[in-house]
Amino acid sequence: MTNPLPGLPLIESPLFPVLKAEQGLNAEEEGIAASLYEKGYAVFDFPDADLDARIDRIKRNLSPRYGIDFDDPQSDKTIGERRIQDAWAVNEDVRAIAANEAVLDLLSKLYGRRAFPFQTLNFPVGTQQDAHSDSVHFSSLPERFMCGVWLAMEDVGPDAGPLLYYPGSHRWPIMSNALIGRRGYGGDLSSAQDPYGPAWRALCEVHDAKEEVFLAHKGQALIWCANLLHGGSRQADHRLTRWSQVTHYYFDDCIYYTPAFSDEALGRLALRELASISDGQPRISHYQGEDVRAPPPERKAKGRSIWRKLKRVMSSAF
Ligand SMILES: O=C(O)CCC(=O)C(=O)O
Ligand SMILES: [Fe+2]
Repeated sequence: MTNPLPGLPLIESPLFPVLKAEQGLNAEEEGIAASLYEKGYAVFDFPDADLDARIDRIKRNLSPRYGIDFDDPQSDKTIGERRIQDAWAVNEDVRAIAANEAVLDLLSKLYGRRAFPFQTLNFPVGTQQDAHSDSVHFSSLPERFMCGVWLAMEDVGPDAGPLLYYPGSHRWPIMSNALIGRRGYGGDLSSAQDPYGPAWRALCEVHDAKEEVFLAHKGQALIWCANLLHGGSRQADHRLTRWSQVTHYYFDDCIYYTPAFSDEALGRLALRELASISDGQPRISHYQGEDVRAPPPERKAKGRSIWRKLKRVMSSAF
């Protein structure tokens, strides 16, 4: 069957049960695809023969930048900087993990468009971040062509603030300003996800959603769908580390924007200026073969006070 719904990622399409037969997936890929379709996440072993050496180098290289005393086993590891964004630009190992070709091929197969990595986050401890879906931060038009890959850079026990998620929540409506009745365009928030918290909590309560945590082994990775509710659980033991890398991916031929600061119905989109981590080249938003760029900043009508406007209208009226 030719896919009549190319505007949905394959693994998020209601037609997936039929479409999957044509993707030539091997047994492992089929398991990953089924897990994404049903639960909104999937676990796999990160395919990189040099991974252990990369992880060692990343820890050594980034450690001094967090302001944390990693040498003292008793020290509080959670008091420093919790994350470094886009270390890929200065660290070849972070870049190699983000741009891993086997992962890109896998994601491209699962989504039906070519994947590219656009952001990395390196965490030395648990994020303790409230449950959210990444789609309020990064979304695409068509929707859902975005995912995160979380890589465990050490074994993660229950006291180290493991990643948490709500299986199946990717099927809930995509959270947006329209849905919660607010305007976003031109806004400025220190935490872009805060306005949606009450809606996510209500959905969890009404659906009696059960959170799961990922007690990962070093080298395991987890893909989450754009709308899967996830976060960092409380880190019970502050002496522990929880080294991880998150890479966020988009897919070709989409509009890339920030929904939290957009009003889609009015055509006001906070477009994202992106580069692909794979080749460092900019990626312009596309919609059905057309480039989409932000409009030039609005020019203020000089001196057009309400009185001058009124005078103009009055004079033309007589
Ligand atoms: O690692 C975590 O605890 C969550 C990170 C996260 O939500 C993200 O990077 O999108
Ligand atoms: Fe997230």
